[in-house]
Amino acid sequence: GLLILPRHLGRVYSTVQSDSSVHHADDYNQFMATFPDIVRDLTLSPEYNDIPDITKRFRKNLEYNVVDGKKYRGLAVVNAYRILSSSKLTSENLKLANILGWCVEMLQAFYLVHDDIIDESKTRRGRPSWYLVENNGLNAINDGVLLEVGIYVLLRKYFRNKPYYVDINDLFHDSIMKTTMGQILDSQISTYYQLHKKLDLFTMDRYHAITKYKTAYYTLHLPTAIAMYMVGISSAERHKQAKDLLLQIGHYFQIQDDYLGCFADKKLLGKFEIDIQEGKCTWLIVAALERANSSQRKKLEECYGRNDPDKVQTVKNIYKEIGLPKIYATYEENTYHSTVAQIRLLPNDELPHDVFLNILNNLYKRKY
Ligand code: DMA
Ligand code: MG
Ligand code: MG
Ligand code: MG
Repeated sequence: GLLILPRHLGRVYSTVQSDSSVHHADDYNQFMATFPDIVRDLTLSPEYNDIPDITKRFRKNLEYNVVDGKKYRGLAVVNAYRILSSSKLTSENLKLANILGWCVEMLQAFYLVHDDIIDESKTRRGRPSWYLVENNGLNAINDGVLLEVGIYVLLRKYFRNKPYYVDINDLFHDSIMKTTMGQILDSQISTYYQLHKKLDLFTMDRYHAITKYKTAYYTLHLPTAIAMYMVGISSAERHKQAKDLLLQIGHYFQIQDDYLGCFADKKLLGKFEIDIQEGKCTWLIVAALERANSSQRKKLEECYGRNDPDKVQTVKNIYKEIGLPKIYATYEENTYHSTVAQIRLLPNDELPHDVFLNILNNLYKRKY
């Protein structure tokens, strides 16, 4: 099928054939058209008309942090819902899927606002990180919390009486628990490195745990599981099959994030990654250590996790010497094909392959 990614129309990939038409340009437009409703629901409630400055700030927060991303996760809810509901699709339910898509985007926005503070990142989506806007500073922590609790306001407003309300509530709580644990795992390992300057914690096993918790649950599992609950899939076996596969795709997603953070065009990426300076446990450092000779390892130990442009360059040079770009390309190719093969093993009547193929095709060979 041909796939058109929403943000940069015109970027067309030829990918593995899927049966339903892959992407509805209308989905993107409808998703965007739902956003003003979200802002209105959260900021124009009469309950808060005695604190207009705060609701005004909340609006600015939503407009700055929620709307401008790639929207992979939000659109994944809509896409999965469209395919899973098939002939039972109604415009009313599609609207509800859009609202849940924005809830996932709010969860993501909340994490990014905090993540940039924790990671000391200065840019996001081509603009200053929210904590660096005007006088925000650490007040951004509260703005992030509002983005999180806003999710529950929307869930109550639209889903209170739905049979899947409890499941979806639990799912959001669970995703936040997992993601926060992942963020702590991520920080803890780089803090250990910064303190001891020893590379021994940077193993593939540990890296796998980081990606599973900090990324895969909320980025891959959450959107599809929401759609499954919406259409009434309750089989624990089906949920487990979907989850296992999605967590695996999530691992691939974070490897891409790490790789692009170092090697992508910064303009396209919209953020300036400082994983090397911060001593992060990325796929690049782990893959490099698995292949480094003793002199390369020694240089990595001397240069990794330092805020010094020459040392950062030395690390990047070693990555290239070791051939990481080629290793990454091979990894991506193999992962893509083996994941497609695994998708084909799912029971297509209950877990339609297109749900998963569309997600995978959206990520394959992404450049930002
Ligand atoms: C991504 O971590 C995970 C979350 C929960 C934001 P990251 O620091 O690698 O993300 P980014 O590269 O976008 O800062
Ligand atoms: Mg970060
Ligand atoms: Mg981070
Ligand atoms: Mg990153």
